[in-house]
Amino acid sequence: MNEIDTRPTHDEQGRELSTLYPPRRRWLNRLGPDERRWLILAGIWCLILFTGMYVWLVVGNQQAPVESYRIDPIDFQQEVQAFVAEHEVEERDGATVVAPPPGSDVYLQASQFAFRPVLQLERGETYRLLVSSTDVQHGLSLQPVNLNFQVLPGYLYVIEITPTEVGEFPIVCNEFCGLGHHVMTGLIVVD
Ligand SMILES: [Cu+2]
Repeated sequence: MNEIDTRPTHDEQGRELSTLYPPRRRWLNRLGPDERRWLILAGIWCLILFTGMYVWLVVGNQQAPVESYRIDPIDFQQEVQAFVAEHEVEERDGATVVAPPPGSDVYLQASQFAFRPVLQLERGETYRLLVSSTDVQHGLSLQPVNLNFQVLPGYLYVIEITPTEVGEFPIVCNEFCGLGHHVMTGLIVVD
């Protein structure tokens, strides 16, 4: 049981006194039965979610296969230019569309404020997507499948992808990267 504090809280002049005493010996109130129940429930739920992360990783196959390497942003830009020059097929709304051969290495460059080039891939083929940034940190978010990757300058990420559906998949940047961040998009077209 809690002891009831009977010490005066104010002196005769009405000045606060309680700050002068040490706290009561048992100053923390015991948990009520409802509080206890909710805390136990919340604790159990935390453990379920925590375990679920690892279960989902294995069972749900949610871990994207990613290799990463160091790369100089200028070297990367040159590799992208060479890749685009080799496989360019058309211009689309001012963006270059590139159709690389199935199963090949495919470059995707994130720069303020676009993902280049537009990639035209084939369904059921596996590609190695080579992604890097030439300036600041960006976030590659492939929609609507919601695949998310960090894109950092100086690092090359190799993401293995096998498109399973035909369609147009926009890419948006989900890492604030400057004044044009809200218009930073890209596109993957699957035939
Ligand atoms: Cu951005």
